[in-house]
Amino acid sequence: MTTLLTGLSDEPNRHGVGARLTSPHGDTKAARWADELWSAVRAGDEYTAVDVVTEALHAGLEPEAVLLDVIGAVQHRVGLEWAANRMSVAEEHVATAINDRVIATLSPHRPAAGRGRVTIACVDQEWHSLPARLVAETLRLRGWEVDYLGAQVPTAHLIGHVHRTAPAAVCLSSSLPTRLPMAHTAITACQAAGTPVMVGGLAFGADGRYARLLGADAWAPEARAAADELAAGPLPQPSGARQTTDDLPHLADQEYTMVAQSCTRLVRDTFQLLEQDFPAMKDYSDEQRERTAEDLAHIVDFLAAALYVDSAVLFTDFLEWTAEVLTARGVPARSLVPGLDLLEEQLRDFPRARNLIHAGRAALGSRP
Ligand code: B12
Repeated sequence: MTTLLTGLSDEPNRHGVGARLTSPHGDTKAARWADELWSAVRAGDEYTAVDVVTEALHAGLEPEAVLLDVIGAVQHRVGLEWAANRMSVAEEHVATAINDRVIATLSPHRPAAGRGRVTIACVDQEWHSLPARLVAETLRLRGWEVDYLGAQVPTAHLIGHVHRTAPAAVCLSSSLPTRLPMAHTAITACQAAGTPVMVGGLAFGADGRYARLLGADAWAPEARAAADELAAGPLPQPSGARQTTDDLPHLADQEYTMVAQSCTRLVRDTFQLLEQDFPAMKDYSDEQRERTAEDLAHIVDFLAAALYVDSAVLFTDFLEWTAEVLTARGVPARSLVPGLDLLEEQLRDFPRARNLIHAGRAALGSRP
């Protein structure tokens, strides 16, 4: 086997597969400015990027369209270019940082009457702050007083903030499905503090299925819909504290807890077993070994998240995405199978985990 893993280890590819081409609301007027902003961002030219956004506003494009159909669309394209491996991780960081900064050009005025105060934050360990920022700025433009807490906000700090500011709602963002257990903790904690929660971001599924499952009070697929939902009236008041297993009775089998607690050991043992079975791994460089372990950790993390929400699709989507990444790099998708087999061996006493692994292998199917 060449690798599970070298093919998985390239971040640019990892990011882009499945990225959308344009903002779903992009219109033709905005498209021209999006192209110009893209050129500036691609060149790492922050000054021109600010000029483009300023000119778009002067030309009469609505600030919300500038935010979502120009800046948001360019950010989607960043993902696409990563997919095609035409952008390095460093170039992505530059592009994202420029997009983050040009958002400040929109500088909305303080809301006159004020619709009320809301908090928006990424769940613990979630670094994808830009999607949350786009939602935050949209709500600001629509007249909300917004406390934007940014990336990876530990739940205890979020709750402290909620107690201090008494927002009408907490908006929680998460892009990675592996953060769903954290999101659940944050949702139930905010609700226990009497504050309704709206969630969004790629982690919750294209149809919001995990938002419903985790008991969120509302979900929206993108920023405009989020603003419309909040404008439609106050979210229902949460009905009171509940236990994790009230939402997810399947967790009573303890499989998620056991797998989540033994992630480090599972990754270490699987790595050692792979080394025994595939002596070629002995010649891996330190970096390759590090990446291999990282990639195994991703597989185990996604398995744990799939156990948490009891969704085979969550795990199979991840493996199919990984297979695409491998294939794009000329690495056979089948090279994932030995790692899955070894994991299954170690999880032989966990029927739900074994079923997920079976589904994963089936999803890889007849891929070469
Ligand atoms: C930039 C980026 C990063 C940056 C983030 C920087 C930042 N400050 O945000 C960095 C480098 C940190 C990063 C890291 C990683 N990333 Co990344 N990243 C991206 C990328 C290219 C763009 C994200 C973005 O800004 N999108 C633009 C916005 C507009 O899109 P959006 O998410 O759809 O947001 C809208 C809606 O979701 C909704 N919404 C969002 N939040 C909320 C909240 C509420 C309340 C509501 C109602 C609505 C709502 O409204 C938004 C605006 O309309 C995406 C690719 C992509 N297609 O998005 C990958 C992507 C999200 N990353 C991915 C991965 C795998 C990772 C890493 C695991 C990679 C690694 N090697 O470790 C790490 C994990 C980091 C972590 N622990 O969180 C994957 C996730 C795959 C998955 N779902 O399983 C993606 C999808 C790429 C891919 N296609 O594979 N990443």
